[in-house]
Amino acid sequence: MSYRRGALIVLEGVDRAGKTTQCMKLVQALQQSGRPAEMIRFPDRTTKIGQLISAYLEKKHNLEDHTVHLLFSANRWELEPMIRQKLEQGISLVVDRYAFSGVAFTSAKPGFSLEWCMSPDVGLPRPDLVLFLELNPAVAAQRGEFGAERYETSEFQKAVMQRFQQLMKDPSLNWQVIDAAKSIEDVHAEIKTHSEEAAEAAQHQPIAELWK
Ligand code: ADP
Ligand code: 2DT
Repeated sequence: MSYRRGALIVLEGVDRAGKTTQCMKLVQALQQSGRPAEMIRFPDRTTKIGQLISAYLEKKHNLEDHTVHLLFSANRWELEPMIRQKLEQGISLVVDRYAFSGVAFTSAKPGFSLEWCMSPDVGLPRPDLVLFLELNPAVAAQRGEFGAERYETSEFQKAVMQRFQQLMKDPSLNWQVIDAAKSIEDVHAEIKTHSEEAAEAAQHQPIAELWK
């Protein structure tokens, strides 16, 4: 089969685990090994929906909890055609947070089930690999204080972590847990190995649908 699509690789993890640092390094490494690659991040704060989300995170205004959950999902769906197109053009996408953050953060609020939180993201492009950067809160604290954005408290982050643990039990996804306490270079080497394997396996597969 001649079909060679790009891979969809997602990085998730707690605050300050190194997601952004590692996304940038991975894009560079994939490009250097001859695979076209680009980085995207969610929320994408540049769109109109993203600006509403950004102002909410910066506590400039409040939004009802269901409403903001649906906006985060809409922010992914508005980029879905672009994501699909790039993958089909053979470009691999390295994504800083995706629907898993969406579900973990909202379902950490009282009264939200995992099922309800997952439903608006059902059918998005399914990642070929989800790397979870695991870091205990004490080590994260050594990398700097929490910022002033919404959700940046240790109690809430603990509840988020428990939701991530539940999501990681899903066998329909290729989850890989990475020890993010190692050095930047060691973490990168591990991520690169998993990503090259996943990209190799994905290139002749159709793009699957998330949670379907
Ligand atoms: P995230 O995107 O997960 O919040 P960042 O990539 O922004 O994390 O990293 C948070 C901070 O920790 C940055 O100052 C970064 O330089 C530092 N950092 C990232 N990875 C490591 C690592 N493996 N060891 C030590 N410090 C790191
Ligand atoms: P950063 O920009 O620092 O990653 O923070 N979030 C993210 C949600 O609540 N739902 C989502 O769908 C996504 C993608 C996680 C973004 C903050 O927004 C939270 C932290």
